[in-house]
Amino acid sequence: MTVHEMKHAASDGARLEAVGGRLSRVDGPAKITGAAHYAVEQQLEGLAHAVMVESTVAAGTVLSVDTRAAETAPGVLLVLTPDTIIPLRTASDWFGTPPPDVPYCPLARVVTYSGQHVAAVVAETFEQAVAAAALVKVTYDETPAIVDLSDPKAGDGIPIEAMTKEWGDAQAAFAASPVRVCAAYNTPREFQAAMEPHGLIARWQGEALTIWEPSQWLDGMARTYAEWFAIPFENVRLVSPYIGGGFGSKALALAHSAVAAASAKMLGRPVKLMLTRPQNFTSYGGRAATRQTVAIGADRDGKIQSIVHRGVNETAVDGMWVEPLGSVTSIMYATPNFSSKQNVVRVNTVVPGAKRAPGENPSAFGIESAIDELAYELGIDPLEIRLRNYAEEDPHARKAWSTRQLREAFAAGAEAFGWATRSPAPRSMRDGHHLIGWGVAAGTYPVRRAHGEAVVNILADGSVEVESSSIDMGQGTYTILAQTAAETLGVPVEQVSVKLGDSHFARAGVAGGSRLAGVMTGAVYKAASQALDELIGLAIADPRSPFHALQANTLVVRDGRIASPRGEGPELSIAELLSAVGREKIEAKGDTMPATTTAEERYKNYTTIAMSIPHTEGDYSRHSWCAHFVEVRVDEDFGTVRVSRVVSALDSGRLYNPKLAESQWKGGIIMGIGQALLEEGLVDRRHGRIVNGNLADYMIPTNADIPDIQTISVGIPDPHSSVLGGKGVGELGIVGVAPAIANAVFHATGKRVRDLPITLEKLI
Ligand code: MCN
Ligand code: MOS
Repeated sequence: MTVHEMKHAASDGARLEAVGGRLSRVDGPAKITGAAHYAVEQQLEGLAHAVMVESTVAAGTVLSVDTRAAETAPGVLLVLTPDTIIPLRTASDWFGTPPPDVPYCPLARVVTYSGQHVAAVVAETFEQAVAAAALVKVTYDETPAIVDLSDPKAGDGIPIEAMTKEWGDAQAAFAASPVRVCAAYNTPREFQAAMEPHGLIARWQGEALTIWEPSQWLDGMARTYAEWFAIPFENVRLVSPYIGGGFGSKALALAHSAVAAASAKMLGRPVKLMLTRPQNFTSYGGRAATRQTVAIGADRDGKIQSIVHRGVNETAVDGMWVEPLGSVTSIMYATPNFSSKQNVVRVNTVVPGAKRAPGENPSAFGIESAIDELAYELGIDPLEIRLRNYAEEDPHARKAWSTRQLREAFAAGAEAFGWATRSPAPRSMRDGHHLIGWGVAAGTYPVRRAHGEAVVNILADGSVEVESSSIDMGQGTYTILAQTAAETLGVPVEQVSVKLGDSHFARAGVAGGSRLAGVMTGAVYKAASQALDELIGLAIADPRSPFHALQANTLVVRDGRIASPRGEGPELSIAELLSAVGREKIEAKGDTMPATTTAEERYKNYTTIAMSIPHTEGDYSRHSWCAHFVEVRVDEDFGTVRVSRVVSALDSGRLYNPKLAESQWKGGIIMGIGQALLEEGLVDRRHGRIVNGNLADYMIPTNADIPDIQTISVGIPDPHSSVLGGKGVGELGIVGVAPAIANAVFHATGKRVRDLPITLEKLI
């Protein structure tokens, strides 16, 4: 189908190419034909290849690195150890905290986890580098490692006071409640497992550094490189037009990135470094393993009186990651008494990191399992108990919701799923040897906001260019920005080209926390509106314009043609007008910042997350919401669980492109199915090492694991959340899927699994 035909096929009213239309991805053809080049596919003259050497122990000190054999191996150009790599400067963290003035070495002398980079080899070819890396001999003074949360050496950890949320007297109210449930819920280490592994090409030209690297945050990473090498921010150019998935793992420049850039500088040649799949499991942390206790006290009608929540997540021995486990617990249900506290426990792992909905995801597993347990305890339908405890306002921030279509989500999801025909008792539904279970759970994700900027150029031929250093890792940024510019300017979408993924374009903040679409549609709308004003201003004011004589005070642009609103008088294409008035181009840079913003604040806004706007700022609390209805079939003899049906109703406010939003939601739901049934980073207890760090043993869902998924949008435009009324989409879908499945498994089998993943040995 051509875009034109699809316009007419669009069923839900909005024009395909306008905001809200179901336009297919504009970057699709380039990806399908191979025209889209990913970072390490760049062909550069004189490219050298780097390979990392990792620690084989989880804790200890490097005693010696014997590089002699590697240095004399064929093709070897450099062998890097802490002694031979050029010194770098420590960079600030992602909050922009000024760094201590101490050197940074990306290769470890003190080992804090298995798989940590301790040396690197650079050679003429990749094969030579691999062969030589195997010849590097490292000896260690090994010390006992803290393997994971269950290690007796791990202890209770460090309280994170900032995570404490309390109101009322939760302990006393729990003790006094006539009905009580209390249980512990655990999630294992999970990994992002993006298709495209981490890797980069670094090239120096004098004091200027160009990096081709998949990135969720070009400007933040450019800042890090600039600080490492003590060069101006402008000297770093990051290029990342296409990204094979990130899921949170590609927002930061990592130790291996520093090694590639340092070796390129040392050699005076471009260097390519691509991590192996196993190295992807240890070079950036996956989701931290978590443990939570959730206690709910309720009256006999199922009205919650108290929630007491305690959480723990793993962090590294020498790095801090807090996975906010009380984030959903504290807002999903109305309760007069509440207490949530969280500790982190240091273990010998790479610092855990962001994976799709960090915090909200495991938090929902706890509270959405616990409320299900309460429902069975009381003999109340699991959907009904959620409605009885519906939070009419944010119970923690005590503010009105900007919009909360969760009741609508429950209703629409239940209707489409057929929830009313569910037979309540566990093990009461079956099909032959399959026990059938139906489960429900809710999810939410905050609307994270920031300011953004974009450049919109109208060119002499009437085409439009949008430029931003933001990125598209598969979410659909190219497409929704093309739609935003096309609609705002009144030009066909085919005439708009969106350029992303170059840090020399207009600055952009992180594509994380599901904020990019809201931020960037707002910025492009702003810039395009300015460009349109200028275009119409020219058409009215320039004596050479055929519209000048009309003395109109406004004109409209439709399908790329300018005319008076009532269609009288001349009609010109944009190209004809620009040519008539002798203009080559109209350039507009728009941003959503207050006029008082200083240059320093602007820089901070894009290169750190210090300027993010709290989701509870002002009068409202802003979140996306969803309800998942899941059917599972559990083989009674083998304990195997298959998800056979999913219906999810979601509130992400106004959708910029429902086709892409549905695809995002489904992607999240699929990841949630993987989390519920398959994903688990297994740690070897003797060596403290991830043993299934590869895609054969670390299981993620395949097509055969995924049933038909129906998504229903119940959102309404939310003017408090973004310029165009949308809320976050990217992470919402995963939140609540795992508890919905665990709840369905309980309904099927009568067995409550509180430890993810739900594998067959936990059922038989
Ligand atoms: N969208 C929409 N209407 C809205 C909001 C969004 O139609 N109101 C659609 C748009 O197509 C937009 C997409 O949803 O491009 C995601 O928008 P948003 O929720 O703002 O999320 P971001 O653009 O900030 O993307 C990041 C988010 C995160 S944090 C993770 S993790 C994640 C995710 O997106 N990683 C992904 N989705 C991913 N999808 C792919 N294919 N690969 C990843 O690595
Ligand atoms: Mo997403 S985990 O915030 O990149």
